Amino acid sequence: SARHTKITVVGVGNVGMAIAQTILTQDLADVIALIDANPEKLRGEMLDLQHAAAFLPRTTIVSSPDDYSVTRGSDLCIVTAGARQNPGESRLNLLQRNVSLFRKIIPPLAKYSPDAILMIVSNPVDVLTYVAWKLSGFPSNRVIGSGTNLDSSRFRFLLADHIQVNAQDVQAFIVGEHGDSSVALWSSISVGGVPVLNFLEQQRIPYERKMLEDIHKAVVDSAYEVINLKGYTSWAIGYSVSSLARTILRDQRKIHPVTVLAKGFYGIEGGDVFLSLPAQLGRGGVLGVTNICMTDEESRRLRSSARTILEVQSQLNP
Ligand code: LAC
Repeated sequence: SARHTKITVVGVGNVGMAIAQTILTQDLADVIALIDANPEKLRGEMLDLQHAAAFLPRTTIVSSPDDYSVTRGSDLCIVTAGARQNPGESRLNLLQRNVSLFRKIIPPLAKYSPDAILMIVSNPVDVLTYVAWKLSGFPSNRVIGSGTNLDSSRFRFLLADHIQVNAQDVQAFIVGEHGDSSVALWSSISVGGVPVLNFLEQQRIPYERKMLEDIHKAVVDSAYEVINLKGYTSWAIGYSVSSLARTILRDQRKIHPVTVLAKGFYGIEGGDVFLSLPAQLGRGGVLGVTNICMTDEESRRLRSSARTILEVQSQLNP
């Protein structure tokens, strides 16, 4: 890469390390800084990555359990630290534990990298992106959450599987909360440039609303299903976040559904709410939010999702 690129990953659990290793294998950074409050875990993960040096692009790895000066001058700070869902727990249940953690993490990140982009992954990602925005004092275009980028890839996989095409040829967005109140934008799905509802009719694939709703429900249930089976999710979120990091650091100006400050879009009001909308990303963070078409039903569901998030956000201790 022409210029010196540095990424910080806070939290070296399953998600943080899935992200770190995809960043390494995709050669996205010259330096990776790892932060985790557990010194043994942190040193173990750093050594284990360094031992792969002979097989990886030349990337410097630095780490510290509590000295945030190692993160100095980062271009992108990815925060995965925090409690994760236990089986049966919703993402919103994690809020208070993770807010108190963010009060320790976000200010030093902002201090050492005042021009960085913050990428929040910890759950509940939408409210925690709002918290990171407030704690960092950064402009909202430089505070992004991984949001429904992952839900949308799950959606594209399930749709592609159902209609037997390649997921790369399915353009589909899930927006709103990264969670139970997310919204599938059926009306704007296209397969190879063909709107999906016409595609299903053309291909004489039985189309009924229930099938579409079942696919969206399967997306909402995905994380619960994987958590019940293996205890946590890591690979899908790891690749989702490294795809966002690549778009940002290589200034690719691609459009991703990510958590952004959504107040004012689609009639969303009632407070500074962050939720996922299709946004163009580049080196400067959020370059713009697209004006994707929504049916009245879809935008109504989006405003309802915003209210769900604001309801939880209103319980935050000031
Ligand atoms: C998931 C976590 C990242 O959806 O929320 O897998």
